[in-house]
Amino acid sequence: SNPPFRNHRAGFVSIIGKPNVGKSTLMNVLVGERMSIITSKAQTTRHRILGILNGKHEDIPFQLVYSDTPGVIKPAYKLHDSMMTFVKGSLEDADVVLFVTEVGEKAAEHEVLPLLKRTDSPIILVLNKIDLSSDEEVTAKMAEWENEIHPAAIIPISALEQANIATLFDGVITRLPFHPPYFDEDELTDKPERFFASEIIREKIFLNYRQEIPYSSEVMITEFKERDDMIVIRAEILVERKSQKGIIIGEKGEMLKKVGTQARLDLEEFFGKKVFLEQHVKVEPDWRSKENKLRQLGYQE
Ligand code: GDP
Ligand code: K
Ligand code: MG
Repeated sequence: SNPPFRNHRAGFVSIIGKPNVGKSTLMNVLVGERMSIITSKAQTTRHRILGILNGKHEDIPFQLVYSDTPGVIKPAYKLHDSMMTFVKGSLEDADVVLFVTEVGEKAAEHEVLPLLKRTDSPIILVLNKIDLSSDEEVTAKMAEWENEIHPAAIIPISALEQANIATLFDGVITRLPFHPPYFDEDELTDKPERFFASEIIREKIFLNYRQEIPYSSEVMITEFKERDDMIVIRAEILVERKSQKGIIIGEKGEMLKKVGTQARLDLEEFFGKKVFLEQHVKVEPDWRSKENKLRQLGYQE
């Protein structure tokens, strides 16, 4: 019989935690310039993919797919059902959950606890910002979390000062299952701007509409022009049916305007520049094939 597959590791790592605990800083440290971004073709609906890292660890190649869990910025009890299902699904699909917290946060009644307690995936608790606390405080905080959720590991770090990052990285990689890569390296691109722009707009669609709408729509960035003082982004939101177009636009265009404003603010924060965002909603029963066509023409990265 065949020996067990042991020559490649691959898995999804979900990063979760309250705003400002240092998730983005940590991502940059963990992935840095080695990050590759995948094309929108490879997006999954449950995961907002932040980056993919291909590498080698102790002679075994790996592919690590970092994903964000949209919606956890709101306290769990305020999420409506569809969003909760989405967040829960994302954690359940994760091979490793990186729960980022900072020393100043209390374990008891932490807003993310209900989500953490529902997942069967191994949780690595990342205790960040240890540069701001004494060793005693860090030790006490680790004990507090140990009692609250019994994570697979608790790793104290400073993302800012890059302290103990190697231990964390090791903890993540060794927990990835043996699995072939999920994404073909040929699909990876080094031009992530359009990808991020479409992901940000997609996220707002997920947050603002229910049921099948997010799954029946696709965002195409048909224009991305960076000028000195602003970025002009033209996005097409493709839906499969006319009724869905009506829902996306909303009464007197209100819903689309809301999506556009939320997306623009995030885009401006992300790119650090003023953004002019133009959105069009189009009924394309066949958007999946149009997506391929646009890619062939070079419009879509
Ligand atoms: P996010 O909202 O969870 O993505 O958090 P950010 O990565 O944006 O970080 C929020 C703030 O915390 C920023 O000002 C970071 O510079 C700061 N920060 C992140 N990690 C550390 C750390 O290890 N130590 C300290 N002192 N500050 C940190
Ligand atoms: K932030
Ligand atoms: Mg962030």
